[in-house]
Amino acid sequence: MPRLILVLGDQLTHDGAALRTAAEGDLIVMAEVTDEATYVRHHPKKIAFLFAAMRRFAGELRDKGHHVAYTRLDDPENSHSIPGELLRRAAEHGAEGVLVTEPGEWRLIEALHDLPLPVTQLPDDRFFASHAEFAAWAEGRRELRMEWFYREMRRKTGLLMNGDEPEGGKWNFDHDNRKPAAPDLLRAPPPSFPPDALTKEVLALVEARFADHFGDLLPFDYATDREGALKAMAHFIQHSLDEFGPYQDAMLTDDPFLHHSVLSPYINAGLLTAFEVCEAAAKAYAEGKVRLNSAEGFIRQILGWREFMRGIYFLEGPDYPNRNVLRHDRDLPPLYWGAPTKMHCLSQAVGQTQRHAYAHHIQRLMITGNFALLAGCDPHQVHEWYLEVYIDAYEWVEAPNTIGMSQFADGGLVGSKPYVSSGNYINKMSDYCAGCAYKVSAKTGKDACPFNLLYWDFLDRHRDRFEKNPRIGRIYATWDRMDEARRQTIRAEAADFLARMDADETV
Ligand code: FAD
Ligand code: DLZ
Ligand code: SF4
Repeated sequence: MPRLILVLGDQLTHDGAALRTAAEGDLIVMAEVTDEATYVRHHPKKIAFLFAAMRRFAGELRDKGHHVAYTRLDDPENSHSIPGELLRRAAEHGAEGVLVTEPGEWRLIEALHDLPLPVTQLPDDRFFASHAEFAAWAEGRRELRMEWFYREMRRKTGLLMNGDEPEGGKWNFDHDNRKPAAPDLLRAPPPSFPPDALTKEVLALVEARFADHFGDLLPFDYATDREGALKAMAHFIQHSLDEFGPYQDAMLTDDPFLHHSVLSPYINAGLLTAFEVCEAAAKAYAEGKVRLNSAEGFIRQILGWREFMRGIYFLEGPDYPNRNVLRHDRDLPPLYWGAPTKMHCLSQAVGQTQRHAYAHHIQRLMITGNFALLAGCDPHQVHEWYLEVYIDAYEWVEAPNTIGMSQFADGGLVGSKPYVSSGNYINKMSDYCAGCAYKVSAKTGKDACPFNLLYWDFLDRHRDRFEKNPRIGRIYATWDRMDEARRQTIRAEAADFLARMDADETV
């Protein structure tokens, strides 16, 4: 009796754990299903990217001689869920069981577990650390910090190592980074991959079915196969990696990408492996093509942050996305879905998210994330928003970034302090404030930058929790030095701003 081998939309790697074992007679199952596209209302570009990439991947598998049962979204027999499609294919082919590489989300792991068929879930070995390795590293530690885990991963992989010593004598070169960007900074945008006939067919399908989801489907210019993803990687290494480090925290009006790689959609869907991307960056450094602070900074994002986030997600369990230690409960305002706002930084970050299903890290953390945290938005709504709108978003990586790093809803498991700032930081790292209806220099009054008001209001509301935090506690001395009348004005103006925002006024 044949086995079914399930390949999910973010498992498009030819030597993935389950696919590697495919034998004569096995049937590979792939399915475009409404349940996956709508359990949160994914950005139309993300759905189109995955469906086009899945169709091409299925074609490649057939070319290699595999039997593939591929369900298109508009197949009249489509049951529209992954478990439903497995049951249908099992009945059709008399299959005795299912083999799958473990999905990246508890929801699907559990759904497969509950299937009335024998299902084997194999560890996903596209990562540097297994669940067991991360758990062993975390065991007994008072605090889990990315930096220590990252050093372990450097030692384990030998990436940027000289024997036991880090290349250049230091593990981390961030003090050479964090430069703001000038608007005339020269940079090469990521390559564009105009849609061919297959992608156009998918675009028409997505347009017909998901036009009511937030986000622009067109223009569509992401790569949808490994060949394109490899070109995107080579382009980044050649044109942008060298400047990646210095400018990784910079933000510029109408420049959605700066020197960022825009490789996360491809790595997360399986078209590129984290190993090969890190190796390509290390090789470019070894050949003298890029500076060390850029190569190290880039590798740290993947070998350090990406792995650390995955470790936390699987260590903490299915309940993690529901954490809310700050008890925030404000609804995410309509400006997150493109309603007009006078805050230029937010209109830039949300606008490019709408157009490209992409924003770079500092926009996600210090613009949309920072504002939601300062405003006291419900972290679960914030989590669902990030999962919906970004082309690279899957819960294993999105939830620790949002619930943990960005919203401090896990109480400091991922980050040792809340990532909050006033307008000052945004002004230092971007050119947004110059084009804003608010004045970043105004701390109170009708023109005051809302980040300035909300920053102090947030710290004031959560004084009990943060006053003793060694990384942020000292800021209360500044608050205490203000006279009481000024503190009252800030509280009142912040409350007024939030009330107007809650009443759907354009703020
Ligand atoms: P680059 O800046 O070029 O970085 C290189 C690579 O490093 C990325 O491709 C990515 O694979 C990795 N990386 C960098 N930072 C992180 C990080 N914090 N966590 C994990 N990997 C990282 N990343 C996702 O892949 N999926 C998500 O759903 C996601 N949600 C996020 C939500 C919030 C609130 C925040 C603050 C960050 C989130 N990130 C997420 C992390 C980061 O913003 C993106 O990985 C990055 O912006 C992707 O763009 P890039 O490929 O141009 O990255
Ligand atoms: C994100 C996504 C979407 C939009 N659609 C599908 C799909 O139709 N079929 C599929 O196999 N996978 C899809 N995915 C990716 C899954 O949601 C992803 O595998 C899980 O969330 C686990 O990471
Ligand atoms: Fe954003 Fe404030 Fe600057 Fe306007 S002034 S762009 S709201 S930080």
